[in-house]
Amino acid sequence: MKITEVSLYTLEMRMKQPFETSFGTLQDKTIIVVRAKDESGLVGWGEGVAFDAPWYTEETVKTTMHMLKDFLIPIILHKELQHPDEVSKLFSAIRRNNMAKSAIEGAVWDIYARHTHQSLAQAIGGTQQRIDVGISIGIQPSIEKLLHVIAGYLEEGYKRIKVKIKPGWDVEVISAIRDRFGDIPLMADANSAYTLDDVELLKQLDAFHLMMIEQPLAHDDIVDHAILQKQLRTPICLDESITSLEDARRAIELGSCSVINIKIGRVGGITEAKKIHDYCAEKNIPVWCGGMLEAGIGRAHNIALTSLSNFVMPGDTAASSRYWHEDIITPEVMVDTGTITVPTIAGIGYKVNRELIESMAKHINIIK
Ligand code: OSB
Ligand code: MG
Repeated sequence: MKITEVSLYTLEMRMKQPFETSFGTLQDKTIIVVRAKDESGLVGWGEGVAFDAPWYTEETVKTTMHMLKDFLIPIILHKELQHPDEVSKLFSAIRRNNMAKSAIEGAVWDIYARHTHQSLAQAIGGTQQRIDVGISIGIQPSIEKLLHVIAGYLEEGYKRIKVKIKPGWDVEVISAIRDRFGDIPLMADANSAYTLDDVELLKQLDAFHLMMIEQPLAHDDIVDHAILQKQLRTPICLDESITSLEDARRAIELGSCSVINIKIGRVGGITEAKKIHDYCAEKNIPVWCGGMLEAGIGRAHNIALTSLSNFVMPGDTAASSRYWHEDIITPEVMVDTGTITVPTIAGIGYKVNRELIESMAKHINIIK
């Protein structure tokens, strides 16, 4: 494979509903679409998942574009590649900027899968034909509203409910959910809204038998999470704190978590995500695939990743229609009784709607 041309599209997409977390509210999402072409004319697609503002990690849409144009694409353009695993090696001299790396690496993986006449899931070694999906629900204006929203998703068949929590929207909320819905698979995601000063409050959550609590403490911490886990019965799942295989190894060694949420963008691509998956499988740490409110291309990558065997808990990759009026792939991602069927056609498994992307694009950069 030799990448000879890369097009970068930036699209402004508005989600059907705003999504509120402890770090802020998101509704308009700038989607970066990467279209890479190789010398034989095969095309692969990737998606940049950073938000406009650096609230979740330090990356933004603009830093992604800067890294892609000025550093990452020049490194791989016109270079002979045998396998997509080489991309992260070539990028290793560039510190972090994982979402930018992942956006172009994903397109190379897609080309490789098409070259070898495999689905992306097959190309990475995935074995699950159907994957279980849960739903992540943002902070709502009232508990009543939240209960109503949860009831709707349970009816649609989602296999796990995740609710966002923050100080003032936690114990009472979880208690109300348990009262109304009993023993449903339930978890909470704090997006780093607490500190060790909140141990007593977090301990109150133990009474509700949550599947896990996601990222209660600082985004870059693994030490305090280990201290907290010793005092909690609820398993801790790390999201923001895990940006590489090395982070995962250290967190597991320290006892900072007993579950890991893997996001391809956060860890710098599919190759690194797979390494974390394999390491966790060896250490008996279950993993699941998180979401970044992706459009269809990112969603397709998540589905392929989730087909790996140690993705044993429902992920956050919900149906396209939950987020978008019209997604950029066909068919859109469909959820049937809480599962998604992993596509088997070559590449990412969905047809990318290039006409729609070109008509929505605010900017197009072509690099060759
Ligand atoms: O912490 O997992 C998170 C959305 C935006 C930023 C961070 C997170 C989330 C979600 C929603 O929980 C995932 C999704 O539905 O794509
Ligand atoms: Mg999270």
